[in-house]
Amino acid sequence: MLIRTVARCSFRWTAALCLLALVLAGCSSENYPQTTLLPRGDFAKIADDLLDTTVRWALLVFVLVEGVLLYAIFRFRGKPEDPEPRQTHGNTTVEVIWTVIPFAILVGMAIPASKTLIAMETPAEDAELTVKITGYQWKWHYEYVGENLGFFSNLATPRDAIYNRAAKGENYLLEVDRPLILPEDKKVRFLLTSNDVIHAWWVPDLSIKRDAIPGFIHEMWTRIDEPGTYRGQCAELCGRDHAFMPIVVQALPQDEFDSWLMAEKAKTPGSAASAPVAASAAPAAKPTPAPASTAAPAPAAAPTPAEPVAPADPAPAAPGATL
Ligand SMILES: [Cu+2]
Repeated sequence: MLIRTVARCSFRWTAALCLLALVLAGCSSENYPQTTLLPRGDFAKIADDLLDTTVRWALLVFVLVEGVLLYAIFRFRGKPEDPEPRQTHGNTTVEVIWTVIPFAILVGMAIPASKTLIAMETPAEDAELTVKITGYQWKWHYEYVGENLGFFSNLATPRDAIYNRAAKGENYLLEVDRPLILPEDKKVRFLLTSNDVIHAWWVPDLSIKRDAIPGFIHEMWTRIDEPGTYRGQCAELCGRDHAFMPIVVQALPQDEFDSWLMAEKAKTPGSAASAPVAASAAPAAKPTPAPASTAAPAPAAAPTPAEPVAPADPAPAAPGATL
């Protein structure tokens, strides 16, 4: 009997541990590189700090409430032969306590949340670089404002891989022909808009996710704290090839970024002649003229019904052969 009980308990523990291992395996950042839980840069960190604060409060409330509940269940559980307990209706002290404590907790959470929102929404007037991002069906255009440089960034995954005629690579559907190159540890301002329908520029590592709306400019900023490659995707259902407009951001040390910028500007003089957006562009939600693109390649032609649009602007890859 004892052996059977021990065997049953150990089976339950083993099953629980296996389940826990399975759940924790899903948290591996190696298998799921697009995560907001490993923030890169101060914009991402202030969002992550707010999440941590909120989760701590939620955990405290959970432990307190569940603790009192479990205590009450076990301490006051009745047996069939017990007499009916004394009935209580209303207790002013308890009711005041359970109103005041949640109110205090909500105020405690509202203060850091407001600070974070203000920090995220404050225009980055002190940015050292401004990049205008324009969404197209189905690619992104990046313009380095004031630098006379702009280019399209197209999906680089071969069509054969998409249609299972070739092996899928490590960064399947998350690779582009030309990534957005940014300097490390420099405040960068993004001006986000769209040329056709609503898209959303989303890079989880940077905690940046905002809609790109035709006729509007939304502003965001970041300061990436270490060189690396950060991948994202369009996060707004924008048409047939919505899944085929990934985002790749490559952060370089300042000297390498300067060299790259000089080389690109020398290679493509006048390539960023799209509609200019001044460094002091309108704040978010203020209507602005729809972004025209006079010199940049036109958006992809009407898609064929069978397969996704092939990259329309195959340009030389930027530094980083792994992209
Ligand atoms: Cu899109």
